[in-house]
Amino acid sequence: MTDLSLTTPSALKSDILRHLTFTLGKDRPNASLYDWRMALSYAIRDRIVEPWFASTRRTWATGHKRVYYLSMEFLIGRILEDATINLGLYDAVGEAMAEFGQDLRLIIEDEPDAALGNGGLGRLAACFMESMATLGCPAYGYGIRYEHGLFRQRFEGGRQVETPEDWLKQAHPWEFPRPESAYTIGFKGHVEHRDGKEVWHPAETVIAEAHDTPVIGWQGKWANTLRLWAAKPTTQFDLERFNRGDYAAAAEPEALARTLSRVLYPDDTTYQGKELRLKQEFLMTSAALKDILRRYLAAWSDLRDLPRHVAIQMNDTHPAIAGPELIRLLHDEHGMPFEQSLKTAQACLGYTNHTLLPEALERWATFTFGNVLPRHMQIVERIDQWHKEENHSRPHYVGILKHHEVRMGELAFIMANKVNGVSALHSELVKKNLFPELNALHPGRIVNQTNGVTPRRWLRMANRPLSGLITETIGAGWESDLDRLKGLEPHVGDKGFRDAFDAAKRINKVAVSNWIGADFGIKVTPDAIFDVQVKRIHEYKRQLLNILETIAHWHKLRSGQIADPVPRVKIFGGKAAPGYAVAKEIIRLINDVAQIVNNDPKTGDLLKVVYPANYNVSMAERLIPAADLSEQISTAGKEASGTGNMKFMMNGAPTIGTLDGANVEILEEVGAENFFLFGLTAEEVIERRKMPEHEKAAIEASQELQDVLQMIAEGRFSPDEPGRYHGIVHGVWHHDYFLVSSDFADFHRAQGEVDLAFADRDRWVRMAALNTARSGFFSSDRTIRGYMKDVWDVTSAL
Ligand code: 26V
Repeated sequence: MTDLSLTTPSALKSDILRHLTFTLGKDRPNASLYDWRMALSYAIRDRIVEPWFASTRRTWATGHKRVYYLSMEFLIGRILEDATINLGLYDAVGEAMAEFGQDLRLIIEDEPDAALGNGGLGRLAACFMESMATLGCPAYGYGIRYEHGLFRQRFEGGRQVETPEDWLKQAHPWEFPRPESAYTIGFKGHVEHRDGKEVWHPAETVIAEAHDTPVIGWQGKWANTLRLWAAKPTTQFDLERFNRGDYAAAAEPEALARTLSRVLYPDDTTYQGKELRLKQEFLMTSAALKDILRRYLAAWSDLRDLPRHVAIQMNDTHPAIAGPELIRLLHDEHGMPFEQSLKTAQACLGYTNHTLLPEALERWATFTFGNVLPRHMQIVERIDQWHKEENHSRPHYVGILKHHEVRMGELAFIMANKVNGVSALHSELVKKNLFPELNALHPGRIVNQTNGVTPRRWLRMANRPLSGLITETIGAGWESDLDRLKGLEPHVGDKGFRDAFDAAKRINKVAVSNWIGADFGIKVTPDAIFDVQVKRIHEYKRQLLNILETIAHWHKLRSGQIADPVPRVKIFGGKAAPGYAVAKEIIRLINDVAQIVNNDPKTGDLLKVVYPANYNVSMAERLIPAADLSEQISTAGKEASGTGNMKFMMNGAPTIGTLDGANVEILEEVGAENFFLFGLTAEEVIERRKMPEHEKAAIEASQELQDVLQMIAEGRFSPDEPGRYHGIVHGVWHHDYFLVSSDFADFHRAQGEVDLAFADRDRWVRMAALNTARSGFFSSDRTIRGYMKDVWDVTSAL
C-alpha cells in the first residue's frame, strides 16, 4: 500500500468506527462480534479498492493482454485474514481491534468459508486468482455466485448427513453487486434459417447479473476481479396473477430463474447428464464471453485481433461450451465467416484437464444438448465435420459426436490451442491414455503445468510460528519468491534451528490437540505422530487402505507385538458426494473404528482416531500446519496431481505416498530419504489388474490383512450389527479395482518406517525441515508463470 496514512492503527480505528456507525448503524456498546467483523471487513475492503482501480486503469491504459479464467468452482475459504495479510496490515489491525477490546482471532474465525467448490479443482482456481494478482497478470475469474456452496457435513451414528450451506444468510462484505453488468442468456427454442443465416430464437431466458470481488495480491501491488454471475428472471413479477390471488404462480418465474445459481453440484466423482447442470455451465460461460467481447470492443474494433488481447482458460470441460458459444457470437452475431470464427476462438482458448476418471468425464446426450442449446448443437456438428476434413487420418472412432453423445473433452481439446495436464505424470497419461489420437494429430498441443498452491495463505497465514522462524532465518521476501526457502537448507544441520523448527510444529500440534479435546472430547497427546489424510472421500484416494492399516496397527499394539510403540493420532477429514454409497460406507467404518479404538484402555494414548466433521478450507488451515505425516496414498495413475500434498510439504510434513500425480515431483524435489514411498507404479497397476484373483493372492500373502478383514467381518467395529461391513470386506476380496489389497503390505511396511524415523527426533526434524526447504517449486506463482509463458502468451503488467 502506498498511502501510509491508511495503514496506521489509528487510521484503521477511525475507519472501523465509521463503518460500525454509518454502514452498520450500530452503537459501539451494542456491537456484536458480527458487527465488528463487518466493520473491519469494510475498512479492509476500502484499502483494496484503490490498488484495484489502479490495476484496472493501468490495464486499460496499456492495452495489456488479459487472462480470463472460466471455472464453475472457486473454493475461496475465508477472505478477511488473507486480504489483511496481503495488505501488510495484520499487526496494525490486531492493535486497532485490541484497543476496541476485540480479539482479532475471534473476528477472523467468525467469517464463514466461501465454499463455492468441491475440492482440488476449485481450490486451485482460488490459489491461481491470488497468484495472478501477486504477479500482476491482468486477469478476471468468472464463475457462479451459488447461493448455497458445498453442503455441510455432520455425523449421526457415524454416518454422513448433509445439510444445506448458507453462506449468504449474512451480508457478504467483499462483493460489489453490479446490476448494470447483466446479460440475457437464452435456452432451448429453435433455429431459423433466414437470408443465409442461422437465427436462434430461445424459448427461455434468464439474466446473468455480475457480482465483483476484488482479489488482492501479495503486498497490495495489484488486484484483479473475480466476477460471479447470479441468475435473475427476465420477466417481471406477475402482478396480475398475484392480484388474482395466485401467489405461488406469480412468483414462479422468479424462483425458476434463480434455480440456476442456487446450488453447487456436490458430486465431483460421477458425471450425471442433468439438464440443470448444462444450463449452469452455459449461463456462466455465455455471460463471461459476452462480457469479454464487450470489454474488448470498448477498446478495439477488429474482432480478428481478439487472440492478441484475450486468453481464455477453461478449468476442466465444465466451460467447454465456450468454443461453440464464442463461434456463435463471432459468426452469428458479429458476422465473421464461420471458419475464421472457429480459428479465432481456438487461438483464444486453453483447456486444463483435471481428471482421467472415465466416470467424471462430461458427455451430454445429443438429445439433451440439442434441446437446451439447439444452435450450439449445429455448431458442434460443424466443428466436428471441419476437424474431420482437416485431419484425413483421423480414425473413425475419434471425434466430438459419438454414440449420440457430445464428448466435452474432445470438444475442449479441438477448440483449444493448448491443452494441459496438472502434473508431469498426469500430462503424460493425458497424452497416452486419454487423447492418444488427438495428440498424434496435434503434437505439441498438450503441455504440462504442474499445480501449485499459494504460499501466502498456506504458509504465511496458516502457519505463523513456522513463517516467523523462516523470516528470522532467511529474511523477509520468501513469500513471493518461494525458491528462497532453499536458504533454510544450510541451517538444517544446526541444532538450534532444528529445535526452533520442532518448537514451531509443536505450537501447532498443541493448538490442534486443544481443539480436538474441546470440540470432540478426545484426548490426544502432542507427542504423538499427527498422521493426516484430508481430502474428498473417494475409493481411488483409498481412505479405506488407511483405516485398514490403522486396524492392523491397533491389533499389533494390543497383542504386544510392537516393542517400542510410537504414539499416533490418525486424523481423517473429508466429505463424500451425497450419492456415493461406497464412500459413505467408508466414512462410517472410520467412525466405527474410532469408537472402538479411542475407548480401548489397552492402547490408550498410543493410538487415537479422529474424524472431525465438515472438513473445509478453514479446517485445512488448522490441520495442515500441525501435521507430521501427509497421507497421499491414491492408486497410482488416478490422482491427477493433488495440491494438499504440496501444502503439507511446505508446512514440514513428510509424505507417505505412492508414485501418483505430483507426489512424483515432490519425491524428486525432496529426495527419497525424506519421503516414505510405497506401492505399485501406474504401469504395475495396469498389469496387476489383469491378474486373475490378484486380491486373493495379496490377502493370502499378508497375515495382517487377513486378520484385519476377519475382525471387520466379525463385527468387531459394529457389534450392534456384525454384518454392517460385509460389502466392504467382500469388495476387498473380490472387486478390488483400486488395489487396496495389493498395496496393503507395502503400506504397512512404510508406516513401520515412519515409526522408526519419528522415534529418532533428530532425524525426523531434519526430514521435516528439508520438506519445507525444498517446497519452493510448488508455489502457484511458478505455475502461473508457466501458464503465462506457455499457454496464455501474456506478460506481467507490474
Ligand atoms: C467433475 C464434475 C462432473 C460434473 C458435475 C460436477 C463436477 C465437479 C467436478 C468435477 C471434476 C473434479 C476434478 C477434480 O477436482 N480434479 C482434481 O483437480 C485437482 C486440481 O488440478 C487435482 O489436484 C486433483 O488431483 C484432481 O483430482
